This record gives sequence, C-alpha cells and structure tokens, in this order.
Amino acid sequence: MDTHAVLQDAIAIAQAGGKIALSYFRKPLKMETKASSIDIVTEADKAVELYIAEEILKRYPEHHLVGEEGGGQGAASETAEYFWYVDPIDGTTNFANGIPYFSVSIALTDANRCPLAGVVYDVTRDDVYAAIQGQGATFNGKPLQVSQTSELINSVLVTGFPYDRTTSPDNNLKEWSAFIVQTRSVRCLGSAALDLAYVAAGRVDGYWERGINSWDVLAGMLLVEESGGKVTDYAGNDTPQNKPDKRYLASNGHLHATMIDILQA
Ligand code: LIP
Repeated sequence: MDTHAVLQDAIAIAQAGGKIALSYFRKPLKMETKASSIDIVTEADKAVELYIAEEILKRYPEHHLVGEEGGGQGAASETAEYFWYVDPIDGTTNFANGIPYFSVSIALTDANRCPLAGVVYDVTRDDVYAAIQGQGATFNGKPLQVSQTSELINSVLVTGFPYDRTTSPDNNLKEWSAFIVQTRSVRCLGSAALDLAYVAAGRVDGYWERGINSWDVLAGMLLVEESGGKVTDYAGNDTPQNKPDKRYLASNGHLHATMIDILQA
C-alpha cells in the first residue's frame, strides 16, 4: 500500500469534512443524546461522517470503516486487511456550544488496530496534524516533536472526563486531584484527538483519559508515537486500544513512569 498516497487522500477528505462541519458551526443545531444525557450527537456529526465514509469507501471498498456515529461499514471486518476509524467531529460538546476546539480524526490501521497513517484536522484553525507509521509526524507539513519537560511540577497536562461520570465513581476526579497539585497545570479542553496532537506538538506534556473510544484516539496516538512520545494504558501496557478498559496515557516519554505511578496509586 502506498501509505503516503493514502494519507494525502485522508487529509483532503478530513479538510472537506471540516468544511461541512463549519457550515453548521455556531448555527442552530438538531441534536440527540446517545449513551447518556451528556453524550450528544448533532446533525453536523452525522453529515460529516456520511461524507467521510462515502469518500473513503469509494476509494477503498475492500477496507472496513468504523465511524463514531454510523458504526461498521464497507468490507466485512472478519476479512478486511485494513481498517479506518473516523471521528467526524471530535469535541462535539465544544462544537455544539460554539467553542472553537474540535477536530476531524481519521486513522488507517492494520487488522490489529495498529495505526499506519492518521490525520487530526483542527477545523477552525485549518491546521493539519498527520503521521505515517515509522516516518514521523507533521504539523502543516513541518516535523512535530514532543516536549522535553522532565519534571512533573513543570508540566502542563490535559485530560477529559468520561460520559458515564454522572453515574460511575471511576470519573477521573481522583486522578485530576492528584495531578493538579503536582503539575504547573492541568487542562480539560474537550477533544481527545486534538489533545493528543498537542502532546505530539510539545504544547502539552502529557494526556490521560478513561472511557475514550478508538475513533477518538487512534490517529492522535500515531502522532504522539511518531513525534518521539509514548502511548500506553494506565499501567504502562502497549496497544491500549486493544485493552477492554479504554484507559489511555500519552506523554513526551520523560514523564511516563511518573504519570503511571500516580495513575496506579
Ligand atoms: C470526546 C472526546 C473528549 C472526551 C469526551 C468525548 P466526542 O469525543 O474527544 O476527550 O472527554 O467525553 O469522548 O464524543 O466529542 O467525539
């Protein structure tokens, strides 16, 4: 497979999908709730995913595609060699509230859900974060590099809170309380894909989140790894995307062991 050509396709499709999202942004929106009353989906999410899925499967009908809103599409997942994971608008709550921090996330993976290529498109800034496995990551075509922060007290971290936080005691408050007093600061920005892109760009030094889905993070994970960072689950195990408990830890590498200690405490 010509991963470069595939990535260029994914970038063009993500940018076109972003334009569709912008046509709905800061306008009255039809929306519904999903797994909980705070887990929303808008007509824009659905319109963008419909477009992206159609464009990808038109080009790669032999692949399987998993979209946040539409589920599995394309070739049968049992036999497909390649998979696409699509989050049409990552940061839907921000989008619905007119907050300009949301992204289109598209990842191509192998059958083990290991990312081969990925793009996170920051729609309102027209910024493209992209990566190919083993070939580095870029921000608008320029190389990305994680930060060199090695002391937790000097770090800025980012996280998110799970959609089941109103009912589950495992709601990230314990982890937040631990990190907020041991770091320069912690942010909750609302788009996992962009959060991971910021780790890759060295703007934040680490990310952690529970209850996040593959379509939110597979492209961002590749960005971090290809920028010199590290992605595991909370215990330091690789391929968190294949672990059932959906816990992701990404960092510049220097802070990983310290963050694991705090997350495991
Ligand atoms: C969102 C993530 C965010 C997380 C939210 C939600 P969505 O994805 O990007 O980090 O905290 O709970 O999962 O639902 O906007 O695509």
